[in-house]
Amino acid sequence: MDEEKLEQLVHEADRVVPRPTPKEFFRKQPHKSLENISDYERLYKESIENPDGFFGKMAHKFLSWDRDFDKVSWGSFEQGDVAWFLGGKLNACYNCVDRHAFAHPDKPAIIFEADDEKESRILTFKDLLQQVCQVAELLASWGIKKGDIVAIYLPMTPEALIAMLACVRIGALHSCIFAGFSAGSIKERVFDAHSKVVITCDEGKRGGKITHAKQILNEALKECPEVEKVLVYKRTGNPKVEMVEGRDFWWQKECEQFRGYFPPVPVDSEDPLFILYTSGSTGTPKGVVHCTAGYLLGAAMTTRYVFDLQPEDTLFTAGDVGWITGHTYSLYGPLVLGVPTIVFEGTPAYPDMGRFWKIVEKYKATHFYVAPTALRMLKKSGEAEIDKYDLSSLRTLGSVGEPIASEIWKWYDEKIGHGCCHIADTYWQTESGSHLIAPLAGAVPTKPGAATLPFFGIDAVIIDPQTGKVLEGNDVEGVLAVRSPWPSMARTVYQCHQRFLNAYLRPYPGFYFTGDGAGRDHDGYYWIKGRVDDVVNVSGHRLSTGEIEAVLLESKKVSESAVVGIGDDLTGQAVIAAVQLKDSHLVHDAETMIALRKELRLLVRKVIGPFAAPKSIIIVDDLPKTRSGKIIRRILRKVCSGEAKSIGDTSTMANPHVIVNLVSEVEQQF
Ligand code: 6R9
Repeated sequence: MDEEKLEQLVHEADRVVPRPTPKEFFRKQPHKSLENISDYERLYKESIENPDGFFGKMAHKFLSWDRDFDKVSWGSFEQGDVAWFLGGKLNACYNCVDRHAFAHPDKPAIIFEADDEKESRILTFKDLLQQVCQVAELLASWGIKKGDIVAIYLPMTPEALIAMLACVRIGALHSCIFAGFSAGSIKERVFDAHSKVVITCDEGKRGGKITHAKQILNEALKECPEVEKVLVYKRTGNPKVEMVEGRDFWWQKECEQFRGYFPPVPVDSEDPLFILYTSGSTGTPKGVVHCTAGYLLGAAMTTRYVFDLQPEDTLFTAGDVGWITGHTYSLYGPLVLGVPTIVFEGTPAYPDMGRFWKIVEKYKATHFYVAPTALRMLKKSGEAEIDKYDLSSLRTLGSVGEPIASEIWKWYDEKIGHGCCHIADTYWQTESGSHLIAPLAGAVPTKPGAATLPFFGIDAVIIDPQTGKVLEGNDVEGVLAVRSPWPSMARTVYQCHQRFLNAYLRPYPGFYFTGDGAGRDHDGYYWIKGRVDDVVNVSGHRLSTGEIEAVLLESKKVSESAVVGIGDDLTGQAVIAAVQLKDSHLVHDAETMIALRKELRLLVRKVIGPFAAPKSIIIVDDLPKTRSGKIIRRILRKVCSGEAKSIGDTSTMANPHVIVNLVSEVEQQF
């Protein structure tokens, strides 16, 4: 989002009066989790003043334990040794599946809406238990045990959720790799986690097209000698898909041999539940580690209190298990509460722009959760496809992944929610495990575009980045941090605790640093302004500029590269790359340049994934640099955002003359 828009957003905060949850919301759902703002204030105060009492109570309310915990919380940000519910034992799969299967075996658990509508199906809690048990027993028979990390490279299908649950049933960790990632990214993740088993499918279906999961994985595994076995779900049955004898096994065939019950393995509260790789500002992606009890409690509590998800509801999270939203709000949040989750394989635009709304109508979804990027696209495409469907089942509409502009918020409220829904802009991160700042349904009045108030136990602070001091009071702006540990926060970076400390706990000692800028307005409401580090957010996908730069440098023709994110109407931010060539004479040959741009874009697609490909590539004979030779990305960002006139001081530059060249390149390209 560009600065002007953000300013606009923040100024709007001054004018907007918070809107209470619409009355219609309560009419649709008479037994409420929370009734008004005082409910929120009372519980929030308790959660901050007496976290052990508060979360101890919540952990008994929401989770089933094999052994009760002895101590609620332990450790500090200073020491980096945060732990919750010590001495407790539980199993996350039991909490998400067994206990609901025993109580309501025939209740839908996973509602699968396939890309091709005709292939849709519903799995009850009983079905889910049986299928999870079969995969769990298979993995156990392959020698997978507590603490092992199983890589999962599957698109949004029930099998992705089943595979994840099967791992945690036997105490193994899942490491999901987004199905849009290419061979290079898969290799990096499988390698780093020392995964011996990978679970995938032959092919996927998305937007009417076939995706080639197994073929891409085969490519990646050429450089992963530790992988011993690959479990392949037969999704399309294309006989051309290459299987490696002795390594690759068909899911359906292998599972036939197991009866369908396999006991869950109770683990310690602090035993890791999963790892998920995410982009940071430096180096390779970080394997963020989440632990069992705290994460599961955060998922349960936020799903109940932010969304007000009740047992008779149906949640449609239009996310992907390759990202944290899919983990917490497609799988763990709804299932730990025993609520059906809609798993959608396709895209919002296939076969037409009405697909999301058709799904809502078909399954009478009460809750819908999506990234603003999809809303922007759907808003642009007009209302005809929305008006065709009955959306009156909806009660809560959520937004996640990037700031939601107030005009999109209002459109969501009016056109999709018909003014009757709670609109929840939820701010959180892979590392936070669950919502950090979000309006609690029924309790916290909303403002279009604001993430509103912190969730229970989140002692949010705004810090002045220059002085490192906490800014007290309202009407302040700075970087967002958290003062004390919360149950669902990540505990470490896999095999590199120093990286965890350096990224989150060292920048402002005594605080957890989010990496985001934020403002707190006169009502104490939080407005998230976006990353203050080198992370870009394209359509809600988190990317590191450094990673893309490193890929561009792999090309033999490139000597220097600089990547920045600039505001984009559709995708929130767009990736722009500037490269300097080894052979600067080439720059003058237009045709060669067109071919080179294509080549570089392809390189990024191939190594990281299609969603990381730069929108534009600027080829220059020199990049703006400091006298010590550092690339000045700020200047590149300004020029690419059309703000060359406000570049400001260039006296520290070694080569100010390059700006003219850069501007003309950008003008030609954009
Ligand atoms: C859940 C998720 C985290 C980063 C985060 C921030 C941005 C997420 C947001 C938001 C403004 C919101 N972000 N939600 N910015 N408003 N409601 O997206 O996790 O992929 O780790 O990204 O996304 O910049 O730091 P993740």
